[in-house]
Amino acid sequence: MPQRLSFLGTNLPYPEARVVILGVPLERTTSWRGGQAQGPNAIRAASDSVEFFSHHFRKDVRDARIADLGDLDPYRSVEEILAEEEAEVARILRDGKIPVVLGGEHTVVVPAVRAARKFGPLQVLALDAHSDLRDEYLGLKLCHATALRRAQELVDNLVIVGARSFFGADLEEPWFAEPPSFSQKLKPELPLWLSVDLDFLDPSLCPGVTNPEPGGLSWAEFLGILRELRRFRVIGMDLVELAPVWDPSGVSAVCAAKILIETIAALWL
Ligand SMILES: [Mn+2]
Repeated sequence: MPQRLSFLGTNLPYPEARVVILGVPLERTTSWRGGQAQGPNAIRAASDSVEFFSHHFRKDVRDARIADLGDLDPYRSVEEILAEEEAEVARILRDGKIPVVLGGEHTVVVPAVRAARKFGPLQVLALDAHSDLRDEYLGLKLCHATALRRAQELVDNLVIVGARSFFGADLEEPWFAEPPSFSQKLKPELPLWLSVDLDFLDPSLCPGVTNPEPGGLSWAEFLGILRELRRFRVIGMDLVELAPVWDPSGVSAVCAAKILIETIAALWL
């Protein structure tokens, strides 16, 4: 029987799943170089090369019962795509499951957070090289460069780790934290949405992103963040901005697949 591309080759039906992957290959408001539309399928293909077992967290991610819904149709208006994403994430949460949104550009965090916010107070932890805190960029209120500003307006707390690219005034914002101490800014009582822009990692490790920025986090620092996050109730995540065309080695897509495996093992098993 022919098999469609899916994360870790899963063909688990949605009703049986606990963790649900949804691809949103949105690539519309790119300011420099694109390539994020290829992100979700590159992560699925790269997941073939990695083990199901996380030795850091001693868990087999197959036990998380992962389903992969495939990608939303990107050949529509941005508004239609984001509205469908919001409805899908809300449905997954309402069914008591954990949504994992694969971008696409960072804009996809906004409908995901809007959906999650319907269920009560919420905080967001963003791993990102860029502050993404502009109010408007190139005339757009909703785009990759304003994504965390729009998310921040929706939630009760925001913490950004890994930021090293600022436009100036954003440096005064209270949202930024360093890897060792970030969890002190999170509120233990609030559910948490995790937004991972792959460019938080150092480009020597993960160059296949649209806006690489030197001086990023290491893999060990990422695992340390996951260990801290186990004290919080993380209800879903997005993983965005993989642009595999900029990394012929393919290691960036492997990093993305491995981020999902370690996150699932750390937080949802
Ligand atoms: Mn970024």
